[in-house]
Formats: sequence, structure tokens, C-alpha cells
Amino acid sequence: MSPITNLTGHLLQAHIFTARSLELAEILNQIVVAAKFVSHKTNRAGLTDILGDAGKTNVQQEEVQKLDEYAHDVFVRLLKQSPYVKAVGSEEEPEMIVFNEVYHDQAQYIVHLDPLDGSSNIDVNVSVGTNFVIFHKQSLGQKLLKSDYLQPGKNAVCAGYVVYGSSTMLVYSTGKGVHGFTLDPNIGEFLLSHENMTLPEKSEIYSLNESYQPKWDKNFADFVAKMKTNQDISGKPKTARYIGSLVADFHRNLLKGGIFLYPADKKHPNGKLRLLYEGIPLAFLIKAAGGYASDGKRDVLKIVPADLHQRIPFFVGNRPDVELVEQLLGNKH
Ligand code: P6P
Repeated sequence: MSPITNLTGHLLQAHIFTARSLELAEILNQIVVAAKFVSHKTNRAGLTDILGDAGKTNVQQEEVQKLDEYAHDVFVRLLKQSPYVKAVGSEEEPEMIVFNEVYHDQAQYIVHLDPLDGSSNIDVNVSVGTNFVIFHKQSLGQKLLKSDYLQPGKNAVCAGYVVYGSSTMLVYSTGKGVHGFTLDPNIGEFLLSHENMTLPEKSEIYSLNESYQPKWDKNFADFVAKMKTNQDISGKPKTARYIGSLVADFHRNLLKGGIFLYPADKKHPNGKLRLLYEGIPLAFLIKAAGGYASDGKRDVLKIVPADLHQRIPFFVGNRPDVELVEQLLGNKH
């Protein structure tokens, strides 16, 4: 029987039929539509004027690619259509985007997203992705407080990513397993293709940018050396795989087993990846798939964000590997 379950159907079947699950299903439906728009654009990147940079830098002081801008615009406009979304935090905007139309008066959800992660890879036809995480407002009333949008990942109600690769997949979790949907371009729908994705016990891959080796902490350099010999915990050397596109690297390791590492170094004293819309979504997913994510000291899901674009060192994958990094970095809380 060919796949026929879409994301809304899957979510509502998995959850007791409550108002909140209906609200969440509606928000996810807006994300699904946005992902279709972005997938359509990325699949034609060479044929439309969407390659290259947009001639501006974002709050991260990074070159904004045209596709970054397009993806940000599409996701924000579609999420604004939802009467349940109060505000959006985006990599592309310094501050929160708060929706104050009348139909948002009862809105109780916050969505943080990286609309297009790894966009510099678009020009060379390498997979890119979108990360998102959804929180429920903690404060009562209509006003959005900092405590509403700077929540630790353990409070999240849903997280997921879209990987725009050889096929476009949307992977999500509400904490009850991790489930993958593949976009069927002929039907124009994401259909359930990978139910209950779990991290393989065997950790066979390590993913990091080894060009930064001269800047690494010595203990971290020792850990990387260990992974290349039989001395690591799995008893056999890992193989190196690094695409330089977070979502694509994470997705492969989720399916195959492995650890992704982006440590702090002299160039990135707080790490490069952003806590709210890169670390937290993937930490939420890896936990639901049986793995673990740390900043080298503690569970990423327990970190209370200090600001919207806070960076962290990020280690995610099989728990024994990630815990070994914590021990080696010697700062375990
Ligand atoms: P580096 C892409 O720019 C990104 O934010 C992530 O997608 C990716 O994992 C990382 O940066 C790659 O960084 O320093 O290895 O180029």
C-alpha cells in the first residue's frame, strides 16, 4: 500500500484529540506549506535568480544569501497566517517578530527557526535545511515576555527540520518518537516514510571541521585522535563524514549513528551554532530518538537562553560519545 499518511494526520492520530493538538497541527501545516515553497525554489536554484548573496549581512554578520531571505520571508508570512502563533524568532532578524493582528489576540505559541541553514551550499548543489522549534507561551495574557521566547529546550512542544536534498524530507517530534515525511513532488504532499526513527546503537561516524585543529583545546584534540584509532568506546575507528550543512550532517548521523561536533575554539569562543534555532531543535529530536546533545558541559535542553542568537559549542549524537566529550572537556556540571 503506497504511503498516504501526511503530517497532520500522523500528529492527530498520535495525540489525544485535544485543542492543543489541533492548534499544533495547524501550525505545523503552515510549516509544511512553507517547506514546499522553499523546496520548489531550491530544486530550481540554478534556473532562477535565487543563487548568490543578497548583498547584505544579517545579525550574525554573515552574508545573507538570496535564498535565506526568500525562506525567511515565506516562513514568516505563512506562520503569521496562523491565529495560534504569537511570535517568530528567526536567524535573519535581530529581534522577535511579534504578530499583533486582532486574530492573534489569543495566540499562545512561539516558533524559533533557522529558515535556511547552510545556504552557502546552495550554489554548489549541496543539501541545505530548515530548523524549527515550537514553544507554548508561559505567561498569561496577550503580551509577549522574554520568559516566553527564551525558554529552555526541555519546555518545547515540538521540534523538527526540513532537509532539502536528493529528496525533501520533513522530520519532526513532539517528544513521542521521531517521524520522517518525504515530499512526493507529483502529489505535492509530505508523506510518512520513516516512522519512529531511532538512533542506531553503533556510532560509526564523526562529523567535524578538522581544519580548525590548530585552534582546538588539547583534550578535544586527544578525543578526535582517539576516534581515529581503536581506542574509542565503540572499539573500532569511526569514519569521517562532514558536509558543512548542519541539517544534512545531523540527518545522516541520525540514520547511521554517529556524533556531530562543533567545539568552541579561538575563532568561535562560544561556538558557532545558535542555541535556540539550531541546538535546541536537534537536541529535542536526538533525545526522542535515543541520543543526547551537550554544549560540552550540560544537556542542551536544560540551558536557559540568555538571548535570541546565543551561540554554543554543540555535540550531538550517540550518548556514550557525547558524554565522553563532556568528560574530556572536564567541565561536566
Ligand atoms: P564551518 C552553515 O554555515 C553552518 O551554520 C551549519 O549548517 C554548519 O554545520 C556549519 O555552519 C559549518 O561551519 O565552520 O565548518 O564552515
